[in-house]
Amino acid sequence: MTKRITRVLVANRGEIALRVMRSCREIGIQSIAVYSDVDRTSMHVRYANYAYPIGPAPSNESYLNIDKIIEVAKISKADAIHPGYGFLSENAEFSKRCQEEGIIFIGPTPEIISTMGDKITARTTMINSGVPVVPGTKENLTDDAMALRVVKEVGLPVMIKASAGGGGKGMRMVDKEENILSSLRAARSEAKSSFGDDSVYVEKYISSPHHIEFQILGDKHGNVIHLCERECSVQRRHQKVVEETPSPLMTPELREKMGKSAVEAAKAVNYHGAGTIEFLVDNDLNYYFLEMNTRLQVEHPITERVTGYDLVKAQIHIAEGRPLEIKQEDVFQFGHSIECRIYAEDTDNNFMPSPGLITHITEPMGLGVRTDGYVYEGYEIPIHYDPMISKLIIWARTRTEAIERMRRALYEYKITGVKTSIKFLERIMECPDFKEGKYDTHFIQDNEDFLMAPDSSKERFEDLAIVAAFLDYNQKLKNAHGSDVISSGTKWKEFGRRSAMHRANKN
Ligand code: MV4
Repeated sequence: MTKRITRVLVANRGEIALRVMRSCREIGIQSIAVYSDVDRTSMHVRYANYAYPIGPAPSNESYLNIDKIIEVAKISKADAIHPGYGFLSENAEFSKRCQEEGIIFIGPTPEIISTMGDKITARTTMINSGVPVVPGTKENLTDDAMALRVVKEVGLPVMIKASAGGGGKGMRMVDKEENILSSLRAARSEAKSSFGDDSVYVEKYISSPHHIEFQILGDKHGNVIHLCERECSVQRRHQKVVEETPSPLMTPELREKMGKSAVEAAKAVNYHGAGTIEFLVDNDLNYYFLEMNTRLQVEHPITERVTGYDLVKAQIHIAEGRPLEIKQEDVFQFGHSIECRIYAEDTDNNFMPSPGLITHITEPMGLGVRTDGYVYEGYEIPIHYDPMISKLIIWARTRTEAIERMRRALYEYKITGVKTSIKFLERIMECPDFKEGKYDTHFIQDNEDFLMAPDSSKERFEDLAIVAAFLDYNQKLKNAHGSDVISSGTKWKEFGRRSAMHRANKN
């Protein structure tokens, strides 16, 4: 029943490729990197035991090239493939090809991926197994007449959603009767162009929901446990920005109920591996199944931090056929963990990606700090992929301490050469709604004024004051010693702020 894995091909790049390889190394498994032309100098290539080129920069020709990756797996004698997140991680065809070629896919079967990938099938499966779902249709809409009838039954406002969708594409909110048919057409055409499938269904619209997801682990012997929740409501255009656990909204009773539902959801499809059950939670703490993600998620480290389990190691052991080593009673959370996603983007310019050369990087360190990254000084972030640079994961005993520690770590984080989201994240940590834990999926929109850069006049004034203090300080030193003590190339700003004031006061 169990088959030892000795070599894992990691079909991914960036921080997640490294993350997976780290666990492999700990448990004595060799890792094989694959890389596109622009990733030749990437960190995952350096870290792996072996590395193989798989094609040009565009993902379609490299990280999404199933034939090429399978070919490398065979040449390199990999017994398993870890897909990371994104790319081929939720591709049923890829999981199937691995099966056919006798390579262990570290993830679910093609059937499970297909079931969960189709939102209406996932929804129906959950309804049939008693997991709460948002009130709405059990089937796709066939025609206009049916649309008008079901919207009446469900009651306005409603959400029209693409069956092949997820992540907010092909989704339309309707709050007026006269807009039903135009929204239906808009949703269908967006679904068609995004997924090649114009099937849509209807759900009751939940206003200002929380996005809370549960981490689950299932083995190949029918055991399923959950590793508690992650609060993921801080999002911008369906991109998560900050995640934390426990959720500020959670109570032990709600956790118990939602956890049970998450386990039921996974059992309904005979799930094995690591997975995530996403829920919407409304203001009265009603919760509804939204989607299941059949992969390791970007934000998995916060769960690792509070529960103590290495999720990649668990994935590998499950893939080998070993039974789960822990029972639900063994799982508990200790303290609080927050993750910030550090992006190479210009937050003042509509969050435009800002790829380019990293001229300097100093990463935060110290108690309760973990960074999962992959860039180094002299590395050029390619334009071809997601511009995430790293994830900063903080642990502290309490939520308040975790926020303070996150602010400290963001302050220590210095990256030059590309624009980053660090300042924006610092403002989130300072935002009263966030600090009080009073936020939902509308947080960024609701706090736009606070979160966007204070339109510089104040900052410029501060900068000028610092420059003036520095010039004054330097002049004093010059008078005393007869020469410039600090050359113009130094980082005078932070140094000067304290010392200049301090000395000025002393004089
Ligand atoms: C909803 C909803 C309100 N009511 N469904 C957005 C992404 C997709 N996976 C589901 N989404 C939503 N579905 C109903 N019936 C609100 C959202 C939604 C949202 C959900 C999770 C996290 C952020 C969000 C931001 C806007 C809308």
